[in-house]
Amino acid sequence: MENNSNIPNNPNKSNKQKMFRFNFYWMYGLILLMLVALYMSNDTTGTKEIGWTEFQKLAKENVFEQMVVYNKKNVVEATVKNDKLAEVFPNSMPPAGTLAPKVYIKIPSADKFSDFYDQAVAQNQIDTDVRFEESDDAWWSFIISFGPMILLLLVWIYLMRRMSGGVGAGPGNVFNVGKAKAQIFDKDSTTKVTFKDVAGLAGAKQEVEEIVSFLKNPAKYTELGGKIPKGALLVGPPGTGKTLLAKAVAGEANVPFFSLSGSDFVEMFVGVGASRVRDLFRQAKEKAPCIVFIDEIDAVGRARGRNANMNSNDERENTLNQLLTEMDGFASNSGVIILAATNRADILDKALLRAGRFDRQIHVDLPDLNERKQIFGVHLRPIKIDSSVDPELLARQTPGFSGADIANVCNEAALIAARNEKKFVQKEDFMNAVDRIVGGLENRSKVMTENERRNIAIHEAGHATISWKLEYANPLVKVTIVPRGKALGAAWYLPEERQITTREQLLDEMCALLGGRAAEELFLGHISTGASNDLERVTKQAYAMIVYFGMSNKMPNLNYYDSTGQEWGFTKPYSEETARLIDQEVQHLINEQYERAKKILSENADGHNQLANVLLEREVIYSEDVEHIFGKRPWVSRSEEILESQEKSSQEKKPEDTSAGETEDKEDKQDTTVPKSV
Ligand code: NHX
Ligand code: ZN
Repeated sequence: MENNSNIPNNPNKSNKQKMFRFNFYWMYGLILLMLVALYMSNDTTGTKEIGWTEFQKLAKENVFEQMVVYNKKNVVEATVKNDKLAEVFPNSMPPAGTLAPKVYIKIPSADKFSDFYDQAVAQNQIDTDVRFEESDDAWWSFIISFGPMILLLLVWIYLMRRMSGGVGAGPGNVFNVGKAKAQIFDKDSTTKVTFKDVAGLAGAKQEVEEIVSFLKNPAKYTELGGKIPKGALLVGPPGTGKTLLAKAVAGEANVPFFSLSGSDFVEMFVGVGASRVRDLFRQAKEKAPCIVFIDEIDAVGRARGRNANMNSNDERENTLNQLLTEMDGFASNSGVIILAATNRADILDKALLRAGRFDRQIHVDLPDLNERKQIFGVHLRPIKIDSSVDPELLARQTPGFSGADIANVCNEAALIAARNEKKFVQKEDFMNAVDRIVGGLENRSKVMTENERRNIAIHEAGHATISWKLEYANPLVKVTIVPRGKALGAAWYLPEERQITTREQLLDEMCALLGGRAAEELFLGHISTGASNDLERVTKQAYAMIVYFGMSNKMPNLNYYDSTGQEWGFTKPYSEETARLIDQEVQHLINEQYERAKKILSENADGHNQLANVLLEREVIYSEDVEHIFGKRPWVSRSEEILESQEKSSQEKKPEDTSAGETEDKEDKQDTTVPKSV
């Protein structure tokens, strides 16, 4: 983000790089020059080599204007008189513009030539002018004989320079592998991120502000006998602003900020990681007080001792060990605070997380409704919007979005508006942007037969019918049979942002997901491959319910998830019978919901049919249309209230592009109760 605008505080480096660049291009230039010169000297139009005898004959006919004798090489270069060209070049006249057409003659010796010339002057009265030259292109013969060697030498020097720490020691220096690759942002760097730029994240911000106060005023804490913490770990899903937060700390604290990624330690050479860690801490201690930020620390910090058979693992362990020693090694008052970011705290080595190292974990979660509103506020600032855009409404439409997603929505909306030659970015542009980010690109031109379209309509109407008829299913926003991304059609929902999910909610969602396939079977008499994505999610959900949430009847209150991240390896913590039982229970659960879906569909066959027909006709239908067919849903949920108020505000728009929400895809991303690894 702000990375590029900051200038690394290493003035020498860039200068050296320029020198090195210059040399490099200079060499290219030389080679090019030589090629051009060679080409020009080889220009053979209007030149010709003739034998000694023929030359004698021609010379006696007085066709030559001038002869230049190179007596070292025994070559004569003779310039032909302009009016005698036809005699010398009988079958290939040089082009008219050729200056001084020449012939080359190998002569037996300079003496023989002199004799012949004197004789010709005496007998044939020729008026050819003669010059003697020591050697013509001494320079050329030099280049030709020594050129390749010089070239080799140059290449060699160039390579040596790159390798050794000489003048040209650039970033690619072989002897620099052990140096840390940290980027340093100093207090005087031009652009600065402050806490004002960080929207949302109130809790994390507060924690992090304390770190800033440690750095600014350490005495306050040490006087009372407290020790300054050594590090803090920022944990949270991708795109939630961990790096931004770290940068804000640096910006607020006004201290040097070393930024590097966990993978920067890793190189193909053995022992490099450890020495880079050492170098990093040496540099940091020199600049203390300062902040070291290690992004994606899981690249080095993954728990040791697993997959011990692998070589690369060994190297990573050494790096981690070095990191552990360094963090414990320096005195806590040295003023170096380590911030690290990861999205998988559970797989980090326990030694890294113990007190005295990363002793505090700061959780950076996905933003909730209010935080999204604030984030929209930040990202809408540079965008020209009109009054139809309301950050609150946008925040409601984007459950489960991270800060990065929101930034993407704003950018995408601006691009869409620009594509339509608008002066301002409008609400519908934002809605389209959300749809696009969640569902992918719309593809209206996909070729489909009437049969396929009907299949899709039946499938999607199945999802819609079931979710309408089930109390705990997510509220429907719209149903479409316009292909978008990978999907040929989709039912869009606006899931409730809830912290915990009940068994009924899970079952109803599964039933709604199975509704597509069930409708195909019931109303078309055959099933298709299209439901694969639905089935994948249902299966994962069912498996999670049994193995992680303890919701199976035959094996209640059991959880086989290991939150410590140690994988089972070859042995599972349960017997073969249990494994079989799990499989059976998953199948049983899914069968149950499938039968339930078919029952609901056959009870509402008429409504489903109407829905499918409207869908075929209009391609996109909204929850009002579904309500028109099935009547109001008798239960009102919190999220439906939100939806209703939002529909009211969107009805002023043309009906096509207005409401939007989440596809089913977003659900599992948003549903925090399902472990990521499911
Ligand atoms: C295919 N696509 O793969 C064709 C092109 C049953 C009418 N031969 O369930 O579009 O069959 O309710 C994310 C989202 C694969 C990932 C959707 C990966 C869809 C979507 C397969 C509708 N809506 N299936 C659906 C669908 C398909 C697919 C996905 C994904 C269909 C179904 C895709
Ligand atoms: Zn489906």
